[in-house]
Amino acid sequence: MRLLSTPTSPYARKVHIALREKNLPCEIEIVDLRDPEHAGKEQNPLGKIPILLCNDGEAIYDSAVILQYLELLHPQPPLLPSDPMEKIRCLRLEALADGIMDATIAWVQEHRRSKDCQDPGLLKKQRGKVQDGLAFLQTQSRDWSPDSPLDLGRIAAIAAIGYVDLRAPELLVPYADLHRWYQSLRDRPSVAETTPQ
Ligand SMILES: N[C@@H](CCC(=O)N[C@@H](CS)C(=O)NCC(=O)O)C(=O)O
Repeated sequence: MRLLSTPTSPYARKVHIALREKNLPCEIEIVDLRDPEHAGKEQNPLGKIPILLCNDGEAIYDSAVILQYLELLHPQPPLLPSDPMEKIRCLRLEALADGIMDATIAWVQEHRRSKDCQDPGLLKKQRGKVQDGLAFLQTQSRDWSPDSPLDLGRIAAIAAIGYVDLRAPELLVPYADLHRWYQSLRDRPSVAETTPQ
């Protein structure tokens, strides 16, 4: 398997953590998303990474589908609960964390524009999504022990929190308990080895 990735993509980090938790070897190819001809364009019409290239050449995207693929083909250790409703809750958490990533990226991109070009309404809307999402994660995290096995929802939460911490740490400040939960996992190999710099 080969994963098309970038060093700071939170979506790609979800996949890196799952590969490490499942102890699956995978070649990593770093893609330069600024290059209009980057390798991902050939594999995904949207040109987005992560993309998992299977040994038979099939390209799998996006991150949520890659995680399902890994879970189906390499079920041990399981990263989804077997109870149907618990599984749905776990996938809902992944969707929420993905939404936090989407909103953080939108906020950061708008913030990088020159002050007079920024849309204050868009900044407020995206910031609100990030903060409401983090508030929900913080409530959930009170039931998460640092020693319990990770699942896809928590993996996505780690990737989302890590990305906010990297690109917009000021948005994380009000969620000290959530940040503490994140920090409590920092020595876990799958988390330590994938922390964006
Ligand atoms: N929903 C997708 C989002 C992937 C995504 O937006 N990746 C970004 C990198 S963090 C990307 O490839 N951006 C390039 C582009 O949009 O052209 C997933 O979960 O994989």
